This record gives sequence, structure tokens and C-alpha cells, in this order.
Amino acid sequence: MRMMSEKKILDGIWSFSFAGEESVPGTELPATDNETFLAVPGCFDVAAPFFGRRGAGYFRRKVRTGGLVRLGIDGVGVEGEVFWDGRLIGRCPYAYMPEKFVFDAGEYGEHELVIAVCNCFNKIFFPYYDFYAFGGIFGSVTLEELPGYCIDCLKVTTLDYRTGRIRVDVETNRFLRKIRDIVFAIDGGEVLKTSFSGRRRSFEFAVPDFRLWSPESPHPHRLRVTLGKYEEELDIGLRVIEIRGTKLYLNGKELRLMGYNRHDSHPEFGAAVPPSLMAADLQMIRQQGCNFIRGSHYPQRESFLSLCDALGILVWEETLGWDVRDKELFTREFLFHQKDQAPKLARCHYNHPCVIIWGFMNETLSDDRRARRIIKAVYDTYKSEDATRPVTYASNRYEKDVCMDIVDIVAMNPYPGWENMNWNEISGVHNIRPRLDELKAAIPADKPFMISETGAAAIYGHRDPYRARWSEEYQAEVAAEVCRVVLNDDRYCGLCFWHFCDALSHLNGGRVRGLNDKGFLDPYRRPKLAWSAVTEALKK
Ligand code: ADA
Repeated sequence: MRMMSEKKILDGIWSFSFAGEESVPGTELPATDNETFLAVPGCFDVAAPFFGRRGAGYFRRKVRTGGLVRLGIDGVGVEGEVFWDGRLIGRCPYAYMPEKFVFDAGEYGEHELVIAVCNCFNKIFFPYYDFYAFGGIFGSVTLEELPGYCIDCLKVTTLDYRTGRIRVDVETNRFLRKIRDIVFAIDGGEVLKTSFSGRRRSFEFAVPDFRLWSPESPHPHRLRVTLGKYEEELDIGLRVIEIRGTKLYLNGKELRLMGYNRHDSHPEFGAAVPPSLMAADLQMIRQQGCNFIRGSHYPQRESFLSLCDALGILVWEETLGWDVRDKELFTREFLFHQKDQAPKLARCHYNHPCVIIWGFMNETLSDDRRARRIIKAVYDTYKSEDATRPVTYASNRYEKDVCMDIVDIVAMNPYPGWENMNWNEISGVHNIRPRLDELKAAIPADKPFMISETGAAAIYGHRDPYRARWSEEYQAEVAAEVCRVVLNDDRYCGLCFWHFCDALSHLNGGRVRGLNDKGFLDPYRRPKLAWSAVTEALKK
């Protein structure tokens, strides 16, 4: 029997019209006289004729469906609104955040879906962020026809990695008065059949013939949940992440993280990076001997996390934020948006075994005691949705940070050898060890400590006999020395370089060619010398 909850992927070529710089999405849809075509997922501002434009764009297509449906949009930029037959059915207020909308699509037949996006800066995405604010639909658009109700949230938790016992929390979109059968199957075999009514229930059982998920062996089990006529299937990974003292453990084994920060960015695709390129990125990272990505500085695509699950790459995922300044930070609105985003993200990506850390508010004013209240509040909202994963923020306040006690892992973004150099010295590599030692001494002795960013800039192809700043040679020397210091000291539970590849930033700020050029690869993934330096260091 075909279950009603089958997912259609609506990706492909949609019609597109650009409404100009001044427009922002609103309840009024514009006339369609300047209609053109664009791919979904896709960014409108990375190619002619809308190259670099800011404003509202309308992605439009017809869909044959009817009845109760769930529409999924895996991230837009900078914000969006969704219209069904001209009626507003939902909003995507946060850049990159996946959203789902359950609504009545009307009589079975042809309907019009419009996703309006706007890449103007707003109260959440500020113009000074050091990454480009792309406009478009960044991930897949999906549609499921539902049997009058659905499971809204399914959370799978590994309770015990020794016995393979899991808990499945089920929450439906509405209160179900009628009692229905609920059946759980693993890898095709039924493991539990019972009944469900109401809105929320939790079920526990052991996964038969279980195998654990880990970076060395990222084994998935297929879970199918059938609730009456509704059915959902997903890959799960059995694994437990824990902190004991200053160490991280995965399934009881000490874990050290090694990898890169990564922007979802490419000159030709913007933030709508195709899964083929994501897969290539992740395979380069894995072949180098790394096991970790920090998804800087926003929610990740479903396709990206599924690839990380499959390849065994661990992920720090974080809400949108970058160096938020006091004018914005201490407003009620800012706190509201942070507290809204954190649990939303944790709920959405809860079942990805690859995600092991939740993060928020990169480099905020954590040296100001007034920030403690905000950091504690966001930390608590994450924990209320997910008590199983460590939560943290990346700090650049170093010794002056007054919030380190609040979070589970202390994560610092120092750039020794790049920042605070003596201008008359060609190399600052000799500063790296003393500066890192000094910082390490200031971290609370009872907390795990990781380097969440470090590195140096280099212009791809710029070789220099002086080995000065911005040469590939200098960046490679910095990377090699950081590896020497950090990888040989087990006080650090992780090292995460800034950053995987050069990525577009603000165009007319302090960035040469508009790029954050601290990439170990250029924007087209061509390796700089620093890539080989890390490859060599990881062989040792
Ligand atoms: C910070 C920030 C990064 C990037 C980096 C840099 O550490 O978190 O997003 O801007 O600085 O290149 O200066």
C-alpha cells in the first residue's frame, strides 16, 4: 500500500521575477511581467541579470496536490515568505534555517506556490557580518501529502551505547482523539507495535543486532515509524557524546576533534552549494585525516548533514550570528530571536548523529558581564530541547571572557602568528606557542577546551621569498606550527582551522577581492600550501 506521507521533491527550474532594490516580501505579490527562470535550490544574486542585486525575488511554480500537506524549505536567504494560491501560509524569518509548514492545500488539482525571498539586511543579518548575504533558496523544497495529521517532531535518542537501547519521542501536529496503531521497524523488521493517541508519547526499545555510529564506522540503521496511515522513514546513528572532566567521549572512547570551519559558499552557487560539491569537500577533509567541521556561522543544509552522517564527519552546528555588537546585542528583540532559533535548530537536526555540538553567537561581547544573562538564556533554550549534546559559543575575548563557566566546552578563536604581530618582523610564527600557552593557562581547569578558529590569510598563487603575510608560504608555516603545538597537547579536545576555503565576504569592506582569504583552499577548492602542511602534520 502506498502511504500518504510520500515526499515529492520540488527542486528544478522555477520561474523567477525580481521586484527591485526597494521591495521586501509582503502580502502583495507583484505582477509577473519580468519573469525569467532560475534553479531551485539557487541564488539569484550570483549570476546575470541579478548579479549582486539586493531586494525581493519571487520563485514561482505550479504543484499538483490537494488536502493536508507539509511543505519543507531547507533554508532561504536572507528571509522569505511563502504563498499558496496567493495566500500567505508562512514565513522563513531566519537565514539558512529550515522551515516546515503544514496547511490545507485545497481541492486536488493544480496550485501555485510562490516563495518570496529578500536579501536586504535585517535585524538578524547585519551588514558587517564577514560573509556575503546571498539571496535565494539554499536547499531543497519538498512536499508531502498527509492523511489529515502527521508526526510533527520525531526525536531519536541513544540511551545506552552498550545495549543499543533507544528512546523515540513522537509529537503529532494535532491532538489525536482516535486511538491508532503505531509501529516501529528497524532495518525492515518490526520491533514494537503499540497504540497512540493524544499529542506526545515516548517509546523505548533496543535496536536488534545494533552497530554503533562513529567517524571510523558511520553505520546507519533505518527507522520506519507508521502511525495509522502516516509513515516516516529516516536513517539514525547510535552514538552517545559525553563530557567527563576536560575530555570529550564518543561511545565511551576519548574523542579529539580535528578539522575546519566551513562556509556554505561558492562563487557560482552562492549559498546554494550543490550536494556533489559538498560531498567533494567532505571527502577532501576526510582523506586529509580530519573528523570535524564547524558549520560557521549558521544552520546547515539537510543534504550536508546527511553526507556528514554517511561519511562520519562530526559537526558543530550553530545559529546565525557573527560578532554581534552592543547596540544590537542588548536589545530585547535580539534575545527573542536567539531564543527562538536555538531550539528550532536543535529540533530540526536532532536525529543527525554527526551533529555533536550546538553553538551560538560567534564572537560576542562575552567580556561584558551583561552578556552572561543572554548567553545563559540561549544555552538553556538549547538544553531544554536537547539535553544530550554539549552547547557552546566561540569566543575572541580570551582571558577577559567572563562567560566560560556557563557553557560545556570552552572554545576560543585566537589567531597567534597572524594578529598582534610586530610590523617590522616578517614572521610571527615564534609567537604561536607562547600565546597559546598563555591562553590555555586562563581557561577554567575543569572544562574541555578547544581552538574553534585559528589560521592566517593567503592569496592563492601568491608565493614569496620573504614568506611574508598573505603568502602561501607564511600561511603554511602558521598552520604547521599550530598543529605542532595543539595536536601534541591533550589539554585541547579539538583544533578547528579557519577556514576550509576562501569565501565571499562584504565586497567593499576590508577584504581583498571581497574574499575572506584565510581558506586552506581557494574558492574553487584549489589547495594552497597550507593544505599540504596540515596533511603532513596529520600523518605524524
Ligand atoms: C573571526 C570570525 C570569522 C572570520 C575571522 C577572520 O574569527 O569568527 O568569521 O571573520 O575572524 O577571518 O578574521
